[in-house]
Amino acid sequence: MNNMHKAGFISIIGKPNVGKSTLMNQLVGERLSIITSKAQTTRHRIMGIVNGKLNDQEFQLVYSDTPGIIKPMYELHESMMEFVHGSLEDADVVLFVTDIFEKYDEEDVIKKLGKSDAPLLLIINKIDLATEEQIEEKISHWKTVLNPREILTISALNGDGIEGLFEKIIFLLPQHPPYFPKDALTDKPERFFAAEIIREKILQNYKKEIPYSCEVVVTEFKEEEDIIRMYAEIYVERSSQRAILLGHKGERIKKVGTEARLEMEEFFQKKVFLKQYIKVEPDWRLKKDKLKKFGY
Ligand code: GDP
Ligand code: MG
Ligand code: K
Repeated sequence: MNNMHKAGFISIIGKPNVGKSTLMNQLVGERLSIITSKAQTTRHRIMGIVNGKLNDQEFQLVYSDTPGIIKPMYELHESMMEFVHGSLEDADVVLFVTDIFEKYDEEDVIKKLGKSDAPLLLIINKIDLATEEQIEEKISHWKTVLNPREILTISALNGDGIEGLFEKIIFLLPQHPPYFPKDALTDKPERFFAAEIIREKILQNYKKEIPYSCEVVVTEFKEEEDIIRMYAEIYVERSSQRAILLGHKGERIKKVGTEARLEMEEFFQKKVFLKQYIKVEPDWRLKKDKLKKFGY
């Protein structure tokens, strides 16, 4: 039993200003071995990853605001297949954040939430601003319109109810190996996100065969005062794939590089210099030691 591991994607949704970011900070903030992406706006996909242990239960929580886009890295094939479909169905737990004042009359949203496969926790935030009666009223309101798995009342601002919510999330997580390498992430989160961005651009720019047979490793990541200098190696299995990746006079890979760089600059909020190298590594997928080198 001890070596069982829980892992899953937690999707945080809700209207602007209900306290999603504040809640995220509470859920991620005090717990160790965590990463949050540098730019913490809701545009970004992964808001935070928490690795930890609760009563002998090891876990990895992946908080995200648009689940299913960044693919888990362990077991390449499965991850590709499993995480293509977006939306609510990809989350293992959905936190629907509302606040105490909110009048939620978007019926379509409610309907959609009602259909979510994942357990839905309805969070009523900002209870520090409300009376007992107001809180009770809100709870019964939500029971009538949505009847979620559970309703939790919290104050993300002062931390009320956060511990209970955290434990609830872990309880609901499925048994699953970690999606993201624990060490690599805590070590070099920026590299990891940079490599993911390049991978995504490759996925968008080439037909199936290429993206599935290549791997991206950011080998150098030097952050200077006003620029980040990055070197990335893109591994393919055959030289024919290298030729496709390159394109005529290297135009195609150059396009990937430009698109990746622009997104990185937005992500890191800094100018980025990116140099990409394509390397042929036959059957890299089969080679465990190679995978290790890649940080899996
Ligand atoms: P988001 O847009 O959903 O990410 O909301 P934010 O986390 O940015 O919070 C919006 C505003 O609500 C900020 O001014 C927060 O300080 C405030 N806020 C968030 N949680 C609470 C809470 O529990 N109590 C109170 N009083 N204010 C809160
Ligand atoms: Mg926010
Ligand atoms: K699911």
